[in-house]
Amino acid sequence: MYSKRFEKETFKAEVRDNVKTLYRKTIDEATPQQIFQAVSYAVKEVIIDDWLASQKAYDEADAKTVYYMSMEFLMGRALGNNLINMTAYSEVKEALKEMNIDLNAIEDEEPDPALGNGGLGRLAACFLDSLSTLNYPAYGCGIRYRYGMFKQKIENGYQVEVPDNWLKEGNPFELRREEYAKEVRFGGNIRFEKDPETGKDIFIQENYESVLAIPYDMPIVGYGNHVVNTLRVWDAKAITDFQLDEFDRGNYHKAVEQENLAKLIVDVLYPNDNHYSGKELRLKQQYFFISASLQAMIAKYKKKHNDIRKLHEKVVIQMNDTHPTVAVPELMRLLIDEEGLNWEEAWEVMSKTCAYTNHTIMAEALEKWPIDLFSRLLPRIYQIVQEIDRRFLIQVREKYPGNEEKVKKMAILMDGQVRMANMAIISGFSVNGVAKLHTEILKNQELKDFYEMFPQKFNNKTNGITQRRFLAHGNPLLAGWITDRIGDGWLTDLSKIANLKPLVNDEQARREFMQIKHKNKVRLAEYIKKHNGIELDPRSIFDVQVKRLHEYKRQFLNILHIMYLYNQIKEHPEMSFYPRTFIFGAKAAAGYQRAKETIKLINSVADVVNNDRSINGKLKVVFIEDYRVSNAELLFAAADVSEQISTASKEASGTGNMKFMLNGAPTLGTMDGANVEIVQEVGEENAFIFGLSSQEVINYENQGGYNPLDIYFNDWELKRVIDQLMDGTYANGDHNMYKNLYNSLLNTQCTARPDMYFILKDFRPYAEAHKRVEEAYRDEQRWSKMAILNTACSGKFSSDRTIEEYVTDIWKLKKVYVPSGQPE
Ligand code: CGF
Repeated sequence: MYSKRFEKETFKAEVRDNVKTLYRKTIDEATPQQIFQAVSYAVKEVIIDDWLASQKAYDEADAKTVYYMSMEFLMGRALGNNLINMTAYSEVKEALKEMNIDLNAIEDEEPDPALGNGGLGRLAACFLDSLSTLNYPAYGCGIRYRYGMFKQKIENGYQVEVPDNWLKEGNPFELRREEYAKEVRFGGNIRFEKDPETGKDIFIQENYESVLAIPYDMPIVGYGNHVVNTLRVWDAKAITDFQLDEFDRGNYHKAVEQENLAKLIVDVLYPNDNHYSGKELRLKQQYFFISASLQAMIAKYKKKHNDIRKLHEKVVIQMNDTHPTVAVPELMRLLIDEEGLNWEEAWEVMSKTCAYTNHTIMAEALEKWPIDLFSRLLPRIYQIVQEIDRRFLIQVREKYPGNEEKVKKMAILMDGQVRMANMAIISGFSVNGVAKLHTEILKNQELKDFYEMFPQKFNNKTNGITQRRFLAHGNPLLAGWITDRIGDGWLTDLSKIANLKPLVNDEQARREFMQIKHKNKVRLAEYIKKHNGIELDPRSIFDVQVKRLHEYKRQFLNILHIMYLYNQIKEHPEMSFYPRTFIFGAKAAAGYQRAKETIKLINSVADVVNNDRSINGKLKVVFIEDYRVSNAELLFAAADVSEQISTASKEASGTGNMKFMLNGAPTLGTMDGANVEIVQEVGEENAFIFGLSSQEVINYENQGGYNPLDIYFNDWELKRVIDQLMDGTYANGDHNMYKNLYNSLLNTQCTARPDMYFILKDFRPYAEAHKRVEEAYRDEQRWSKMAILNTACSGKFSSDRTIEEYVTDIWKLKKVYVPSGQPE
C-alpha cells in the first residue's frame, strides 16, 4: 500500500471531512465539483508528505538539479494521473464507489490545465513525469497563465475561440509561495559607474518598470517511488500598491502602468504552435519567468554553497525551444552584476549550464526580435547580447578569414534583429534535435554552419511519451490486459512491452486485444454521440488525425481524400468499400486563416457526407470539438489507424504518433519525424508508408518547388475534388468560401509557391496507402497481428528512455531515492 491514508475507511473519512470544512456540507449535499475538490485535497495531503521528504532527500544528497525552462506545460488533468502514479487509483475508485461516487465522473470535473499549445508543451509534461519516476531532481519552470489555450467551440462549422478560465474554481493541487517572490525589471536606461573601492564596472538600471513574480508550485508525482518534484509557475503582481502618495508625487501614471503590466504579463498563453508572434508582451513573458526562475535557482544554490563559480556542478538548464533562451544573457547578468564575476568567469559558468533543444525547422518558428524592441525592453540584457555577439564574431572571422557570408549567417545581431536560436547555440554546451531525421536535417541543412563550427555540441534526443498517462490512465482495459499477460514492469520500463511479441501467434490473445479495441471504440462512439450527436458504427475503421491544425500537417490532404472517396462511393455504389470513420481533432491559431478554413471544410464535408442516406453510412466524418489532453486519451485508445501525414522534413518528431502506436494503431504516414523510427521498430510491413521522402521535398524546395498544374490537369478525379472547393458543393452554393485553400494549391498569383506542402504530389500515393489499409483491415488475423505488434514494439518511445538519454549525455544527474514521507 502506497500510504495508509488510502485505506478505504481512512480515505472516505478524509473526503467527508474535507467536504465539511471546505463547504459546510455533507457528501450528499455536495456538488460533483465540490467532491472533486475534497478528493483532490485528500490526495494532496499524501503528496505533501512525500514532497517534503523529496526535498529533504535532495538537500541531503546535495544533488544536481535540472531546471527545465518552458513557456508551455500542457499538463492535462492531475487527479487521475496522481492516483495512477501513487498506485492508488483502484483503491480510491473503490472507496469512492462505496460512497456512491464515480471517480471517472469526478475526474471530469477537473479542468484540463492547458498551459500549452501542442507537442512541445505536452513533451515538457511527459518529461516531468519521467524525471520524477526515474528519481531525478528537477524543476519545471514556466508561467501560470490565467487563461491557457483557448477552448474551441464549433459554430456553424467554424472555430470560435472561447477564453479558458481554468482557475475559476481554484486549483487544489497548487501551492502559492509568496515568500519566494522575485522582482523583475523592464525598460529604463542603464547607468554605468566604476565601483570606487574595487574599480569594477557597475551597471545600474534606472527609470524601469517592475513586477513581482510570485511562484505557484505544483507537485509532480513519480510512479510508485515517493518522489515529488516541482513544477514552478510564476504569477505576477504589481510592486507598488496603488497608493495615493504615488499620486501625490506625480507618479500616478507609473503606478497604473505597473498595475497593468502585472495584470497583462501572465494573462494569456499565445496560441501559436510552430509560429512565433513578434509581440512585445511575449518577450516580456519570456524575460519575466526566466529572470524569476534564475533568481530563485541562484538563491537556492547559495543556501548551501558559497562559490558561484561552481554553479554548473549543481544545476543545469534545459531551454525548451528558443522561447526561454533569454536565460543565456540573464544568467550572465546575474553572475556579473549581482554576483560580481568578471565576463570570462561568468561565461565559463553560463556556458556549462545552458543547453538548448530545437523543436522545428519551420523558419517562421525561429524567434527573432527587432533590436529596437529588445534593447528598449531589456537594456542591460541587450548590452550583454552585444558583447556575446562581438566576441563570437571575432572567433568566426579567425576561423573563416574574409568570409563575411558566414558572419552574416551566424551572427546573433543582424539586419536589425536579435536571433535567439543563434544565441542559444553559440552560448550553450548542447544543441539537440528531437528525432534522428530532424537532428540530421539540423546538422546538414538548417544549422550546418554551426554544426561545422561546434560539432561536439550537436546531439539527438528522440522524443518520447509517458506510458503512465497514455496507457495506464487512458486505456485501462488494455493496461490491465498487458499486466495480466506480462506483469506490470512495463509501467516503469517500457522496453518490457516487447514481451508481448510472442502473443501475435496466439489466437486467443489476438482476439482479446481486438475486443479491447472494440470496447474502446464503443467508449469513443458514446462520447461522440453525446458531443456531436453523430451515430458511429464501432465496426467501421476508426481512422484518426488529431493534432494542431497546420498546413504542413496536411489535414487538408486527408479531407480532400475523403471528398474523393465520397465521389467514388456515389459514383460506384456497387463498389466494395469497407466502412470508414474519419475522425479529426485540431485547434487552429486564432489568426491562421487557412487553418481555420480547413476546419470549416472538414465540418462541411462531415455535414454533407453524414447526412447522405444514399451511402448507407459507409463513410462518416467527425470533427471533435476542443481537442485536448483528456479527450485525446479516449481517441488514442480507440484508434485503428494513426494518420501522420506531414510533408516529409517538416514535422520535427511528432509525439501523437507514439501515443497511437502504444495503443495498437498502425501508422499511415510519411517518412517524417519520428515516424521513421516507428517504422524501424515495428517494420515497414506493419505501417502504411507513402509519399515523397524528406530529401525529395528538400530537392524540390531547392529548385523553387514544382508545378501542381501538371498533376491537376492530368488526374481528372483529383481535379474534380479540387474544383469542388469552388463550385459550392460543400458551401451551400457559396463559391468563395474555400478560395484561400484552393489558391494555396494552384494559384501562383496568391501564394509564394503553389502547393508548398506537396498535397497534389502526394495525393495518389496517399490514396494507394488507404487502399492498403482497407485490404489489411479486411484480413482480421493480419490486422490483429499488426495492432499487437505496434504496441509490442513501442518500447523505445517512452519518455523514460528519452530522459535517461538527456541525463547521460547532457544533464549528468544522479538518482536520489526518497523514503516514504508518510507518518507510520
Ligand atoms: O514540438 C513541435 C510541436 N508542434 O509543438 N514544435 N514546436 N515548436 C514539433 O512540431 C513536433 O514535431 C515535436 O514533436 C514537438 C515536440 O518536440
